[in-house]
Amino acid sequence: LGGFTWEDPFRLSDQLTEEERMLAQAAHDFAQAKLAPRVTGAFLEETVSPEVFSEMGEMGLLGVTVPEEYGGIGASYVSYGLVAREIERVDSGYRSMMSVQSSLVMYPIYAYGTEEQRKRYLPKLASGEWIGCFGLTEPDAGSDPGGMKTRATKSDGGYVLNGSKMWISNSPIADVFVVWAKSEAHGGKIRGFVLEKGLKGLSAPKIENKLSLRASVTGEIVLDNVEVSDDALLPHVEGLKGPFGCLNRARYGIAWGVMGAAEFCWMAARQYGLDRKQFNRPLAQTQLFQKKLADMQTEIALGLQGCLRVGRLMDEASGAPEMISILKRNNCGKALDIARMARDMHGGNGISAEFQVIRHMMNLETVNTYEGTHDVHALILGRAQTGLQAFA
Ligand code: TGC
Ligand code: FAD
Repeated sequence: LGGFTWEDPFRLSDQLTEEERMLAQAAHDFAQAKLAPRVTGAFLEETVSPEVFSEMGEMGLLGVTVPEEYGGIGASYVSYGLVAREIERVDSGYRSMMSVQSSLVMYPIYAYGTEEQRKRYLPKLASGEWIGCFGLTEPDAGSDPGGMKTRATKSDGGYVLNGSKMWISNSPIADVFVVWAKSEAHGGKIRGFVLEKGLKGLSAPKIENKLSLRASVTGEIVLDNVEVSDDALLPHVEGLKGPFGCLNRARYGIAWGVMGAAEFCWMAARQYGLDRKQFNRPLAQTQLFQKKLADMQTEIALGLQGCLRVGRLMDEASGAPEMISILKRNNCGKALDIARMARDMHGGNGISAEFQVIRHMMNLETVNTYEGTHDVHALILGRAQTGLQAFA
């Protein structure tokens, strides 16, 4: 038998290519040098730093799977996951900024757009010069996006959009808006449109007072008779499979990302337990403390191994959405449990921003909800094994 490395029990690192290891290390160094020093202030003051996009872009961390000719680095889905893990080790809000830009804005333009749309948008989104957002959820259509009310009606040479989107990451600072609407000209089917900041009737008010994901800005998208030309339509997809094609990729990235947040909480709890003495011995020398550390280590090791397996399948174009539901659901739920446990293990210090675990805990409440709630993914998996759909 070989040796055991407690930080990397199944030697995930050995299963990566040299290129993947190098990208993960670069993302780690960037996140620790550029993001970690500003995150507590950004979270406490609820301020977003738009320059985070250009800094990530400079490092090649936006749209990593997009081919180089459009500004990406043409890397694997495993690489994308490793980047998400490193960024979310610092904060889920920063990972949100990266994953919306990469999977929810660049991906649909690349996969469903024209050559002109690819050339116009992708290089500037990859460099972070432009910031993107993705409008699917509405005030009355969250888990059930098929119930959306936003409409596109045909006009001479274009479309007129009306409706409103709710809980949209990045929208108040966005230059590019990927918006999903039911199009009357396409039999009421859901179609994607790419809008640009400054259009008459388009606004994106900020949602104030979030107690979670405070380093990432969230807003509405209000569409009041917004006129766009025909070339705003994403021509190559229709129906819910358009937005879901994007969500598959973002959910997969989240599954890796939350393991990064969980790893931070695990390491912090372990170190705290080694440093802090009560009853004349380190907390880490108590059975209960060690049981909690063992649970954290086990769930993280298994969660990461699942991500790697599904990432490899995605790189062979043979992954399935249900595999991603297993990972998104379980890894978010376990990460949230781990963050709550780490918060408890820090005692009173655990509620202080300085020790960071409560920030991760509060963020993970959002991550467990967005991109399909924990329970909605259970229903997707329930449907897959019974053939019975329990949504409605
Ligand atoms: P259903 O009948 O199941 O499917 C309708 C059509 O969509 C296709 N489809 C998929 N295609 C590709 N990938 C998937 N994962 C797909 N799931 C479904 C399906 O084949 C069908 O196609 P067609 O051609 O036959 O019409 O649809 P439903 O209305 O019954 O949906 C049910 C449900 C619950 C599965 C679904 O609506 C769902 O997943 N709800 C959750 C909504 C969600 O995830 N919203 C996310 C909003 S974006 C966000 O949160 C970003 S946060 C990002 C950040 O800040 O990081
Ligand atoms: P609801 O759908 O109303 O669900 C409420 C509760 O009911 C949940 O517990 C859910 O699991 C449960 N539930 C719902 N349906 C069923 C059912 N059939 N059976 C059993 N239980 C059910 N959306 C975007 O489009 N773009 C973004 O960039 C984006 N960013 C976000 C950022 C943040 C900070 C947040 C909080 C959300 C964001 N979202 C975004 C929206 C997110 O995807 C939705 O909040 C999520 O899909 C859940 O929808 P909802 O909030 O309407 O909850």
